[in-house]
This record gives sequence, structure tokens and C-alpha cells, in this order.
Amino acid sequence: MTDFVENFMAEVRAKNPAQPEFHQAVEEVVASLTLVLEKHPEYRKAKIVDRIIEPERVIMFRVPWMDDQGNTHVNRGFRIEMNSAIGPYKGGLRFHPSVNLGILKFLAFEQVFKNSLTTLPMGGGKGGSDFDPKGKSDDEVMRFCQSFMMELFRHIGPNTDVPAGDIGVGGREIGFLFGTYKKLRNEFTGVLTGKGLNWGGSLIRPEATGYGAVYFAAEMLATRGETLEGKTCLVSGSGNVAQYTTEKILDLGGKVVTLSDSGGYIYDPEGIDRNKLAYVMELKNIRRGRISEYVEKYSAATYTPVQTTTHHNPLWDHKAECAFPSATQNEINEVDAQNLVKNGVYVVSEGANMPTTPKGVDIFLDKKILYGPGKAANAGGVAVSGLEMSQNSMRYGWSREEVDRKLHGIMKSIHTSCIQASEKYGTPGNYVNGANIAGFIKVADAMMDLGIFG
Ligand code: NDP
Ligand code: 2IT
Repeated sequence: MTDFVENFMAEVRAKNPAQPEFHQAVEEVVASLTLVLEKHPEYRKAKIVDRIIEPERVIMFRVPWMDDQGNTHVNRGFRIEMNSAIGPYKGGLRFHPSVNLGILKFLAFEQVFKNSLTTLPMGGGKGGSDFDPKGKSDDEVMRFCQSFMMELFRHIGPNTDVPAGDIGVGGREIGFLFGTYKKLRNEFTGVLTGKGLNWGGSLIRPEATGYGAVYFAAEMLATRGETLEGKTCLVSGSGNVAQYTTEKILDLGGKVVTLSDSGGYIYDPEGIDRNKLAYVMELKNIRRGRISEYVEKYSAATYTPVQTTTHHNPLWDHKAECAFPSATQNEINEVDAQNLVKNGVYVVSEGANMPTTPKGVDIFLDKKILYGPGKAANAGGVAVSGLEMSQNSMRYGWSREEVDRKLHGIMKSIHTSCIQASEKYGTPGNYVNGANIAGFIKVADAMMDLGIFG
């Protein structure tokens, strides 16, 4: 079967050149699936794996926009409609200069399995642009979003494809995108999630990814009879996921000592308490400042600039029990993974998508730490997006407690699915195999039922 993976990956690489992140995401899943394919010749016969790695549709388009000085710019827009076997395409939009076809294909591919794990009826998709919102005025961001939606609107719809946020796309961007869609279609529908509360959004959606990643960590710890109470946690990023991860860790009695952005990270040995978190939220969400400013306000903390080209990230080299990578893909390499384990970390719950390199993952699995991969641990965001879709369809809104209770239940159920699948296929405690297999089987069975186009 390892021959199978090698041969399969050689074809994937040849057919999808210059998409290393997509290759990485596919290889991890296909390696897990060898355990399933041996027992299920029907999946092999129906070429389910060959079909599941091929997007149903890729849309790529020009996004022209004008800056405040009247200069014209052109960015590239994408939407990857990966798989709709179990529901409408669903997944976020990322606005970041690093965005390209391969990165969005990796994200769309992971989204298929993640959405399947949530228990809700959502297919997988992802989109975005290489536009950089950083340093742009609100008006520039608005004009960009309007231009982006001017093309995207003809491809999406509440029963077809429902985008949401991701890196660089938060409430502000979703507002401009939704306003443009509404104007173009003359329709008020749940075509996007992550909407504002006054115009169709769900309570707890902003919190959901971070809260979910912490609920998932709590479930993993419970398998050893432990809780987050008193545990020291390393969190990376300082955006949506990092902020609400920090908030929920505080709720559960843990201590967060790091946060970061693309410039570097802060280490606060006294812990980031609720007041400091409120400061970070204001700094990042309202003032759109840099995390380095934290140390000007809180002198016990230190700021360390980090080059993305360095061979390891010192953020992951502090004593702690838990780590919540919440910034971006491949932010933990094998040196970082070794440092984490060396410093006592034995819980890693991934808020970000694919934040650990394959060699880093191997270290976590070898050491048998509690390692929750992104497609399980960060599924809370899209799960509450699914709940937002349900509320929009009903034209009704659930209370904060109701949505949080449902989110908590979904995270527990994802954890159970991972445990059960990893045991059934002979690798107990391996959440990577568990998530890949449990996510796959539901989609694969639907594809079998729907015939060759499914
Ligand atoms: P935000 O844009 O709100 O925040 C992103 C954070 O990560 C910022 O602090 C940003 O720093 C940092 N970051 C981004 N790119 C890099 C980079 N290349 N190197 C170092 N730091 C970087 O995004 P989110 O919090 O929404 O997303 C964070 C992660 O969580 C992503 O992997 C995303 O795919 C994943 N995710 C998000 C979900 C959601 O609901 N939002 C759901 C599931 C997963 P800076 O400000 O300098 O750019
Ligand atoms: O990666 C993800 O799951 C997200 N960015 C959220 C997707 C969504 O549709 O809420």
C-alpha cells in the first residue's frame, strides 16, 4: 500500500505542478486511506479517491479595483468548488498576498473532510484572492470586495455555494460582499456566513473556531482524565481564531502566554488575562495594529521579531503543556515540533488549517501526544456556519447559549468519530487517521449512492 501512495502521489504531482500545499494535504489523507481501501474494494473500483481529489469546478477571475488615489490595480480571484456530494459547497474566502491556486485547493480539499465531520450537510469549497487588506483603507477594501463579488455572485447561492471568512476576511469584508450580492441579485438570502447579527448572522459564529478548538483540546485531555485548568498554553496568531481560543482557554482556567502575527510574537510570562485580551482585540480588530505594540502597554512581556525564512519559530520554544497554532499553514516544522515536545507540550489542537508540516506531524504521532489535526479541531467555525445557514432557512435565530451548546455537542461528536474510526482501522489514538477516515467515509458513501457524477 505504500507503493500505492507513492504511485498515486507521483500522478498528483505531475498533474498539479507547483501546488506543494495541495500535494501535502492529499498525501496525508491518502496515506490514512490505505487502511480503508484495503477493506473496501468498492471504493477502489469506483475510483473514489481519484475523483475526490479533483475539484468539481475551479473558477478563476480578474478583480480590478481602484485605490484612494485613483490608481487601478488588478488582483486574481478564485473559488474552488471541490465536492458537493453531501451538501452545497461551503468554505471560507482568504484574502492574503500568498493566495494562489494550490493553497486554495489544499484548503478546499481539507474542507470536504472537515465539513463531513461536523455532522451537518455541507460540501467543501474555498476561495479568495491575493489581495492584501493590510494597510488599505475601509473604502479600498469595500471597492475590492464589490469588484470581487461582481464576478463571484454568478457562481454562488444559498443552495449552491456558501462562502464565509478566513484569513483577511472578517465581519467587515463579509458585510461589503453581502451588500454587493444583495444588490446584484435583489435577494436577501443566507449566501454567506459570518454575517453581522443585524443582517442574518448567528450568535457565536465569531467565537466558534477558537471555542471549538479549545473544546476539542478539552475532549482530548478528558481521555486522560485531565482538564485545561492550570495549564500553560502557547497560542500563535492574533486574529479571529487566536482571540477566541484565548478567551475560551481563560474560561476553562488555563493560562495563555503567547500571541503572534506575521511580524513576530509576544511572550507574556504573567499570562494574557481578560483585560489584556480586550486590548489585543481592540488593537487588531479596530485599530488594525501590530502585536509588537502589546509590549509598549504591558512591560512584563517581550516581543521577538520572527522572519518567515528562519528554520524554526521561537514561539514554540517555551515551557507549556498545550499549543494552539492559530495563524497559518506550515507554521510548525520538525524543529518546532521537537521543541514543543521537549518543553513539555503534550496537547496540540490546531485552530489553523494544516499548521504542522508532515515531519512535525510524525513527531507528534511518534511521541503519542494528544494531537488534534485542523480538520477536526477547527471544524467548530464551519459547524456554526452550518447552524447560521439553518437559522437563515428558518428565518429564526437561536440564543447564544443554544448555539454554544450545539457547537460543544458537535465538537464532542467529532472527537468521538475520530476516536472510533482510529480504533476501527487499527491505529487507536491517532486523530489524523481518525479524522481523515471518518470524514472520508461519509462523503465516499454519498458519492457511491449518487453515481459517477456524485
Ligand atoms: P485572521 O486574518 O483573523 O488572523 C490571521 C492571523 O494569523 C493574524 O494574526 C496574521 O498576522 C497571522 N498570519 C497570517 N498569515 C501568516 C503568515 N503567513 N505568517 C505568520 N502569521 C500569519 O484569520 P483567522 O484567525 O480567521 O485564521 C487563522 C487560521 O485559522 C487560518 O489558518 C485559517 O485558515 C484558520 N481557520 C479559520 C476559521 C475561521 O472561522 N476564521 C475556521 C477554521 C480555520 P498578520 O496580521 O500579520 O497577517
Ligand atoms: O477553514 C474554515 O473552516 C473556515 N475558514 C470557515 C469556513 C466556513 O464556511 O465557515
